[in-house]
Amino acid sequence: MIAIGPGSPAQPLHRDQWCFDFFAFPDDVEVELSTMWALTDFTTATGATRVLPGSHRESDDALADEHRAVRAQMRPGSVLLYSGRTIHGGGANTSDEVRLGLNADYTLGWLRQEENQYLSVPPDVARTLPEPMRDLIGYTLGAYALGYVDDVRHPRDVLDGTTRPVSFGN
Ligand SMILES: O=C(O)CCC(=O)C(=O)O
Ligand SMILES: [Fe+2]
Repeated sequence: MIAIGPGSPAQPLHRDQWCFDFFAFPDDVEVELSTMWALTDFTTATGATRVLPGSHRESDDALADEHRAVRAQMRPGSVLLYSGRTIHGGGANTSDEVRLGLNADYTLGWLRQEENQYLSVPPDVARTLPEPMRDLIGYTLGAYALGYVDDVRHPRDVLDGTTRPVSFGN
């Protein structure tokens, strides 16, 4: 959840995939899809996300092109989709309302998650979630032998206390 309060300045323009700054992905490879769900009105005044269209195919020189930014103006319930390479940033809030957005980013299963879901959503909480949601937040295998627990147990079995045979490939 991202709350931009009245008077907050604009967030610097950036690419979300910069969180993986130890590795330069090939320019034509997308590893992340980001979503920003509006929970309140996203307007220029409240700080609607600024996006540089087409910047996923451009060099970092485009970071200087603030003038090209368009605003993701949205009513509550709308969603903005943008790739991890797309240059964007939260807007300044010049209104007297809080701008609230739900920001969920989806990455390839073999990348470490930006937010540590195993601490944010510990097993006792994860156990209460539907299986597709648990898988989505990382309580699954990211590849045939990536993310297992102790003696090659599947994370789902650890949560459920079951012992299904590990089927590699999920
Ligand atoms: O709040 C926003 O509009 C954008 C936030 C964002 O891009 C981020 O935190 O990575
Ligand atoms: Fe971002």
